[in-house]
Amino acid sequence: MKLRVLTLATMIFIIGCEEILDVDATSMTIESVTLEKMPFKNSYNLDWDELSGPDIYIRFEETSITGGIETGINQDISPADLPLTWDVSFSLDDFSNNLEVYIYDADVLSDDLIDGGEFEFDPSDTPSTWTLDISDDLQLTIDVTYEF
Ligand SMILES: [Ca+2]
Repeated sequence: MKLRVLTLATMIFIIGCEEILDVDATSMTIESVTLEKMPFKNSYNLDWDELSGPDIYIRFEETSITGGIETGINQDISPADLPLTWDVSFSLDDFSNNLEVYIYDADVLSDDLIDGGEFEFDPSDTPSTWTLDISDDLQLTIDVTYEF
């Protein structure tokens, strides 16, 4: 019984210290991405695909780091399909780098880049969801976890 009380007291002490020290995150991992809204017409006011809906996938990169990851392709999406969520696992391991996000329509010959953006994160600010506004009509949310 005494040991249990001590353990609980130790835990409260440790939790208290973390709050006082306000520990910064060392990395952020994107667990899922949700396409909240996107433009269904391109800059020429045409559909992305002539005969069906666009085939959407999302790419993540970290600035200064070669490579990145892509979600699977969600084919023939329509406005009624939004919001659309993909599970993903992508880590931003250095907060001095930015997160780059690109939204594509997959095509047979070359994929169309719909739009993209670059986002900076503060390691002391660690919510579980971020909203990424790429343009007025293109918005993503990402669910994330952190390591400290
Ligand atoms: Ca397409």
